[in-house]
Amino acid sequence: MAEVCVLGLGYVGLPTASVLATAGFQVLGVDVNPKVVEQLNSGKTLLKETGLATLVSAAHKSGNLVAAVKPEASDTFIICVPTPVTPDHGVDLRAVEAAARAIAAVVKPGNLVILESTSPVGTTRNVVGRILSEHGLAPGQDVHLCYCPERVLPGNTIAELINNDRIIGGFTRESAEHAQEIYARFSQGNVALTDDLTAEMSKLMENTFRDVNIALANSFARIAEDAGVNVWEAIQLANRHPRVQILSPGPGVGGHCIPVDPWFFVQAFPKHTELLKKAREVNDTQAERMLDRLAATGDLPAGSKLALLGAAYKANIDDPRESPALRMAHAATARGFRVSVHDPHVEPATWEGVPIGAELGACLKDAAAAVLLTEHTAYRALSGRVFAEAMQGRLILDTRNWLNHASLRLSGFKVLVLGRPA
Ligand code: SAJ
Repeated sequence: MAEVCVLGLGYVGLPTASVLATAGFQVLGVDVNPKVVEQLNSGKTLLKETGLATLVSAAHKSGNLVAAVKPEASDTFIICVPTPVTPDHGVDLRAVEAAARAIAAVVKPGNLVILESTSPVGTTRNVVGRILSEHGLAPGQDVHLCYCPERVLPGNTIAELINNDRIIGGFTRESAEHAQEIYARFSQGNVALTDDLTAEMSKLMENTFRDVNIALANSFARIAEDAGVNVWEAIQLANRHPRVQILSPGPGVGGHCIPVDPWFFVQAFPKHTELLKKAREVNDTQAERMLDRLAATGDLPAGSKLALLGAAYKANIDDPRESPALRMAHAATARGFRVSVHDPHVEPATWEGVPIGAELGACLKDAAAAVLLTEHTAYRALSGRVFAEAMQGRLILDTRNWLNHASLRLSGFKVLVLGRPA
């Protein structure tokens, strides 16, 4: 019998299940996708994350980790399934509900159920707890129930899983103390115990804080462009103040967390979230603004080709989902431009209707303009010659202040930089 059953073997659940297995727990990993289960049962993963393949292989070899499509009896259940937002910014909790129903059939009195998925305040007790109650298991009486948010940074997941501080929100104090014993077996960070509602709220606050602060940086970039100031230098100088830490402006906010989580607040508390909504709007309109800026040069003929560099949502990772590049590709296509997207890390394929390639020359070929969207290390040293040899036009927009501008100018390019006057 498993000691811990982890539901959802994605970017959070798989590393969590593997770390628990290597810490000596008997772990059952559950995923609704049979391919994921098959992969894990042969010690492999298709997810790309630093150190994950080695960790999964070690967990498999330890004999402590097996996978299945359905949960079985276990002492502890950890739910790590996705909680996306719908196109109209509603919250989609179907995966959490399905996971809770699946475990309700096998949970026994005295077991511990933990929700890790980022969720609206109240989900642990009102969704997971309610489903358990419907099966005759009252949270706090028959079963322990907790909310323990994952807080790992994609690209550095394994190190952060082990080293980050952990918040454990118990429906009761006893539930929290019970969960603490599990996390203490692998976590080297400090553990703070609280209740489930507070833990849910603080997780949403973390990502909302980042979104609003990125919107602030983007607003400063807009002001700087009009004021004739280089925002990058101004931010660096402002950040010398001991109590100021302004983030970096950019082409918008991607990923599955920061652009999503503020909506959990907005949906539930519309009266108190004007600032959050405005921040979302600022970050989401960066792509259109950049196209306006390119068009204003007069160097972008109708129907010409735009080369977009960097499809991943942030530097040096392989994940393009909900990235500023895809948003910009759709916006540019809607304006009648042809678009080609390159990324050195992303698997060449069509993502959200946008083909992404790994050949830089092919992406730049005959383009009227190029836009740098992700600050991948591989782009840092590109010389103006690389662009000039392939492109037809001589227009570059750098949204991350990342490229070698002197070299580009030497090759005859007009270089626009986000947050810097023309
Ligand atoms: N970005 C900027 N300017 C900045 C920093 C980031 O434009 O100064 C952009 C990035 O380019 C990217 C987006 O924001 O498009 C998000 O990237 P990120 O590195 O800030 O965050 P994520 O989404 O990879 O991970 C976040 C993390 N949350 C916080 O740092 C508060 C992580 O710890 C969470 O576990 C994760 O969300 C999650 O799963 O919630």
